[in-house]
Amino acid sequence: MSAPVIPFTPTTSPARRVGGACGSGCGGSAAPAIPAAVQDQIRAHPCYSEEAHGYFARMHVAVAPACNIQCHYCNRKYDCSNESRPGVVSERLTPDAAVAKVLAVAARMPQLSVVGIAGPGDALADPERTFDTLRRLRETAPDLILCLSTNGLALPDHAETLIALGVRHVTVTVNAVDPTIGAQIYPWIADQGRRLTGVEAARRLRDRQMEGIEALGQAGVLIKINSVMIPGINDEHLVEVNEWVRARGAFLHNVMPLISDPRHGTHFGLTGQRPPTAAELKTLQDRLSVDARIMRHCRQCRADAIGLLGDDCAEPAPPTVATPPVDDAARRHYRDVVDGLMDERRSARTAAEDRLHAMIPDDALLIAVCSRGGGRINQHFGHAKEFQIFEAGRDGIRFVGHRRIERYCNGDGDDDALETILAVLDGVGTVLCAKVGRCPSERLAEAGITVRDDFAFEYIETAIAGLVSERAASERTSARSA
Ligand code: CLF
Ligand code: SF4
Repeated sequence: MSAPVIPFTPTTSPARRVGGACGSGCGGSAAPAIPAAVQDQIRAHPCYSEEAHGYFARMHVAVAPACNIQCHYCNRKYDCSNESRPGVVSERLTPDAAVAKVLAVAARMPQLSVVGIAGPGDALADPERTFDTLRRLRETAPDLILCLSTNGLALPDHAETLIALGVRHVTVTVNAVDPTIGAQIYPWIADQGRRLTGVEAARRLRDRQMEGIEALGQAGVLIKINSVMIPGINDEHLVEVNEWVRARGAFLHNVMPLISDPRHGTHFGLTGQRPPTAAELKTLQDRLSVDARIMRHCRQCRADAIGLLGDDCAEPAPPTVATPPVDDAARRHYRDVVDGLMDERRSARTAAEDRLHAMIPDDALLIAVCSRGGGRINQHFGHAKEFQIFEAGRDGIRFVGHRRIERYCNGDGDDDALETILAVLDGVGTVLCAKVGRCPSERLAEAGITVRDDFAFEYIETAIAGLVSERAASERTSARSA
């Protein structure tokens, strides 16, 4: 099968870029010209479309416990670190249990659009369990998008099967294309019964990854590349990784920060390898986004995550409890409603950009937003578990990432959490939220950060345009009185 490879390179002027402004493409990079059929392929996928991630949910089924390589950032007692944040999966599922669980969640959650297999090991290390699950999901819930994440070592052997099963979204984790750098990340791989180490292992892994990416790209599968940014090892090198995967038809690049908490017992955690700072990550993503489509809204999910990205929900009732029938009509209705909401948000975004185009200062502003989704400022400061970070500058308004925080309010305000929140807000001048109490507002003001709740429930871009407009008016007034 052969299909055109989707261009990975943005083609429109960065002067019009807004997070997800392609109508569905990923946020934070210049708006790419995506063919209509591909826009359709990503419009309900929360990872492939920044715009969709406020409306659509994904769930992972943990049917793949085995792995065929070792990464220095992974401890097998925990979730796959390349597609999840560390924390043991609550249960490993058989294909039977996985299908029952998906149907139980789908029956209760019309937002569910994607089922992914992302560990806790590698989805293709023991492929029969993965394929059995995908095959049965394709038959029982055909409107759900099937997605898979892999380290790529076994990908060339299984690309045809994935295509035949209707999998059109595959993530491959590529941390290095230079084997001397790869050898610092992967101590060994197990390839068709052979155990390889060092540079030889890293070269073989790279070659297999590239072969698999090319095969899927030629078949029209949308390939996302995940890369773990490891300061001092592959941070600079990820520019070259990006060039390699782009040349082979990858659709999207997701650069994620290393997680190296020593409590997880990983090699990097125990040897003191530090993760990148938020500023280092953003700088690299900005650099890559000049030429490529970059994902910035990844939440490094658990291998059994369920829900909206950044707003995972609790486990559903066990599927053995009588499950209501899957209601495709409810999901179709929800998608129609979301289509209308997305159109409304796009209009609001365009109006906001037009309004502030002439008055944005040369220095970009970083603004933190408390949002539960839908593109609106709709969360209390004290309830937020993350900030969405937007940048307003001459290029427009861009979503540039999220920063996790400890929830400030758990009945009472937590002063310790507030101090860590202040550190997380490094570089941010304003926080927009639906409501804020006097104590946190005053503490942030002492640190030079303004918290505003008077834009509550506005679209984010509308509020930012209002903010910038106020600021411009106040600067004009000061200039006149000077
Ligand atoms: Fe899961 Fe991955 Fe599919 Fe998404 S997650 S298999 S592409 S459905 Fe998404 Fe989670 Fe980031 Fe992965 S936010 S870790 S990128
Ligand atoms: Fe761990 Fe995933 Fe790497 Fe395997 S591919 S070692 S499960 S991070």
